Amino acid sequence: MMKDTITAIATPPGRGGIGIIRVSGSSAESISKSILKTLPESKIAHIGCFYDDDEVIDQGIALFFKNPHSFTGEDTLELHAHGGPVVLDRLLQAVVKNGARLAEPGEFSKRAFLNGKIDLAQAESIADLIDASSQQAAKSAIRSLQGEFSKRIHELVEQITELRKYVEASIDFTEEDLDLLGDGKVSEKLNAILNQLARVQVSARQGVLLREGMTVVIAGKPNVGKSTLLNALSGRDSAIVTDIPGTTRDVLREYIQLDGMPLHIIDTAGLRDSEDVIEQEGVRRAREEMEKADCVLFMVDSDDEMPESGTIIRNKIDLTNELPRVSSRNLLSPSSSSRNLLSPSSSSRNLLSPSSSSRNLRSKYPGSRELNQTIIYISAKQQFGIELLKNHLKEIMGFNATSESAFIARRRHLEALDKAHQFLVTAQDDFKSIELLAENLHLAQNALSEITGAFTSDDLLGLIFSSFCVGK
Ligand SMILES: Nc1nc2c(ncn2[C@@H]2O[C@H](COP(=O)(O)OP(=O)(O)O)[C@@H](O)[C@H]2O)c(=O)[nH]1
Ligand SMILES: [Mg+2]
Repeated sequence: MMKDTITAIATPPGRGGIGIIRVSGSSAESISKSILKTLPESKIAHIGCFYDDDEVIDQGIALFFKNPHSFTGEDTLELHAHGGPVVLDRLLQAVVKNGARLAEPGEFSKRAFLNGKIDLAQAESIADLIDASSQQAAKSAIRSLQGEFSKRIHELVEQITELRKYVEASIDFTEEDLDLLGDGKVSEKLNAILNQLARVQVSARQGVLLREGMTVVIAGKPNVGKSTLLNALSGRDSAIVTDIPGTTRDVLREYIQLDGMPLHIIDTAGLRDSEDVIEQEGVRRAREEMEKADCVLFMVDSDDEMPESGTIIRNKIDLTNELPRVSSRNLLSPSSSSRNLLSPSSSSRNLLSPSSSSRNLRSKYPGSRELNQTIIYISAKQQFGIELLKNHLKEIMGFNATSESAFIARRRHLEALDKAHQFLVTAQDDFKSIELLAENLHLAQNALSEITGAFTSDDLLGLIFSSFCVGK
């Protein structure tokens, strides 16, 4: 148990039927005796008055959890009072007066982690469950919380450990005793581990998409229909649409969901040279957003204006009586494909290829998205081809809404998985020396352990838990 005892209001601010104060640490017992005038039996609901000295502040339900059988692993007291800000404030003050201090954000979860009740990935999934913005994200978070993600990491770590033992044992033998590097077993085992790691990476990437979604910027010349598209995608009239070029001057943001994947759509000022200082600033901001985006939809309203590569929205097909369609061309291979409304996307994109442009991946393979040209023919005004566009967005992010294996994941998890992957690949390539092989396996193992927190710096822990809400 930590020396000091922490407390916080665990319910959100404002008024509600019930408000809960949590207390965790060695003084929870004595605090209970002051506030309740009794120590309830562990895990048995106690109904009674809450006191500040001898004055009754409120009446409600109290729960005491004797360590280690609590969320934090410490003695814990929960006071379920009435959910008014004044009542809860007074109760909190009474608890503090009796020896607790106010908890920092995420401190309860941090203690649960430090006391071995949950691992780091599970602790993170609690915050992600609370923050979930879709059913799918919540489902994935609860899967992570139940240890699904951690289990798969442990399995990998175990296999690497086993291989390490085998490899390290042979360091003590002479070459005649053991032809380790020649027997093919190590290579076979490494391949199996790499394959399993790849499957975890795929699931984790879905998890990151569910958590963070993607940012899409609509860019192009004035009057091509960018704001009309924003409105069509969001189903609201959030942007002003006129036929006057330069109507949109600021950056407008909308938030929608594609099968549970959050999508941040950004409408920008039309890209053109302007004398107007406000519009100039708008154009500067537009370019800034384009830099940061996962995907830029470059919009045109005539065939002459199309750029060579990237995702192009060819708008206003209603004026020429064309049908919505998607046309893709890989600039490296001359064959191009064109599909229409009736044949849904059949492209099976490899999630691990650079084109599945997670911001991470993309920064590693700059310019990778420049290798394709995709033109989506739509009418933003008539709402033709909007579904095609949505499907395309899911596809370029490698998002698979039906993936049941997804667990919630964070960017730092992807980075750790990537790192482990790198070390394993190096291990495979560096077959010359047993020592090097053993070292790379060790490093891969450490990278994976960062995910569950078995091998994590204090700084990182501080960073992770400080983003939690108070009382969690
Ligand atoms: N016919 C037709 N007109 C459109 C379409 N999309 C937008 N417009 C019109 O084009 C003009 C400019 O649209 P707006 O969305 O403000 O363009 P922005 O400057 O790129 O944001 C408006 O008069 C829209 O009604 C479309 O698909 N078909
Ligand atoms: Mg506009």
